Amino acid sequence: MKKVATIAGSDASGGAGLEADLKTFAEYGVYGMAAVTLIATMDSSREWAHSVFPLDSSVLEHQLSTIFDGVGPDAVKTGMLGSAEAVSLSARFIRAHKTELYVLDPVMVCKGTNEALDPGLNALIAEQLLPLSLVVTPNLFEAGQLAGMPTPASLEEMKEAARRIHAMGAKHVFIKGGGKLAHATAAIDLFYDGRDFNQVEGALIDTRWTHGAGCTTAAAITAGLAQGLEPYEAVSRAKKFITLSLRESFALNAWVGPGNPSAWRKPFN
Ligand code: PXL
Repeated sequence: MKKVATIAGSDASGGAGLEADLKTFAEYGVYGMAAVTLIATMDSSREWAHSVFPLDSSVLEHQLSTIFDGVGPDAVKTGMLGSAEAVSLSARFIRAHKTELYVLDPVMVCKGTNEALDPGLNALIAEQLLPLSLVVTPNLFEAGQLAGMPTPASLEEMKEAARRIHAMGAKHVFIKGGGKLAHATAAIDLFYDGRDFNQVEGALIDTRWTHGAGCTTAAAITAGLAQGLEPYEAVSRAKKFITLSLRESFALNAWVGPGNPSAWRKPFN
């Protein structure tokens, strides 16, 4: 069984973060491990306002040692890191263990929260983790931030961001969220390997319950890579996985709702 690790925050509501990653890993049939960087909680008496509780970096270091020195993951994903220490510790372990199948999900802010954007931390992620990544999976906002340009608003701007991010050291760039472009009639994501652009298309699903969709997509790519898929194949399969998941998305309460990561098990899929 392939062994896959996520280095990410815990989302106490279960829809995003390492909870989404582990559910996705289980659906793919890989063995999941998690190093927790922080714990995110949500307050139902304050319109689902998020609080973030970082863990001490020595706790993260012990978890990374358990996973990397003690087990040896076939593939690794990073999600919400939350601190400079978490970025540099992740980079240190990925480098020391020569982890080739590494997916960087450059989580910058949670959707629907007022959590502050931290440009210093994002610069550190770009400098230390981007060059180690086999695939980086920014959404439109994150792609703009990484590339040093406004949030892409057209396919051409997505291509420009992908070129810039590739030049910064990522081997493959997968920009998610093309369904958010003006007049989109399909959810068109963009894959770039440094030579060719490929549009990865799925049905545009009209739902506000998309909590954890980014985490789930990156986790699915990581699991697919561990199972031997080439990056483009892993991205294409992940796109199918998230599309089916979002087709069965549901509300947890008035504020938040995730997809259903088990949706693709159904025989009619
Ligand atoms: O969806 C981004 C995200 C990632 N990681 C954690 C989160 C969230 C959003 O809520 O809580 C831990």
